[in-house]
Amino acid sequence: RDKLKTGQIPVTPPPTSPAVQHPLWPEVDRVVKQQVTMAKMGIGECGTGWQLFAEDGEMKMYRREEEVDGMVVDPLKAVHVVKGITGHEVCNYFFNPKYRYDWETTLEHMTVLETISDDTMVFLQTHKRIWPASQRDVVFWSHMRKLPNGQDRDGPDMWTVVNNSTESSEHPANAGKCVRIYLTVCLLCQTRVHPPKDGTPISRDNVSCKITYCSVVNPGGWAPASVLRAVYKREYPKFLKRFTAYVVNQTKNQPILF
Ligand code: 16C
Repeated sequence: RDKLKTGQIPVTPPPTSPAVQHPLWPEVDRVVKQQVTMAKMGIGECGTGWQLFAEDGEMKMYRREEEVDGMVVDPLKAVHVVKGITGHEVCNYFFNPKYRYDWETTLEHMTVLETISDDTMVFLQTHKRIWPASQRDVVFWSHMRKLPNGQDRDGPDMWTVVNNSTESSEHPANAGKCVRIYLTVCLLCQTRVHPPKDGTPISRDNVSCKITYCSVVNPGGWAPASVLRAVYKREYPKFLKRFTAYVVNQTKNQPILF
């Protein structure tokens, strides 16, 4: 950044993440902005063909049937509203590797390949095999970010975690027993506060979190379309219900993290 003379106000705000020094940074920043813009759009605003395939209380899951080179790559968009938790808390539990085995039921093994900064890491994960397909693995960067609340300037900030496939020279694709999958995932969280009318302090009863989860997974190699669609129809709702229940349970006796 340009050196500032005393009293001068910077034109561009300072970078918010030390990850800006890393070669992956331009891609991280571009993909995060693009994914957040898409996630903020309502189901009617982001193209046609969305079908509701799962609904449970406040949770709604939509998919669009898409194939690339004969492989199912159906985009998913899910919305959920969960009482008693904040967006910052939801993103912490989704991003932080120390909690991942607690909620990620398809996971077989996770390794942190690189910690770029507190909010940006590269992961290698192997997932459970789905018969009759080969086992899958995935290498992706993961970035967590606070976003200004565009609608209500005084309201809590929004938070996001974006996961996006990347390459690793030490772990090349399809070198072992696993087939490499490619994914782009965006978790976008908006906290709502419903202040008590009698002026008592805000408790967990007065907060809720609107969660948007968008995902595109390319299976990377042959997998029967019918099996794959049956698996994600079962696994995505299971994931979102289990993960959010986990965050509620972990935070219930903790101070609220806005
Ligand atoms: O976003 C989620 N998790 C993050 C942290 O782990 C991260 C990782 C996502 C990996 C998602 C793909 C994993 C699929 C592997 C195979 C599934 C095995 C099922 C075994 C059942 C006994 O972003 C939450 C992810 C929630 C995953 C739901 C499952 C989606 C299935 C999509 C189809 C994958 C193609 C597999 C080809 C055989």
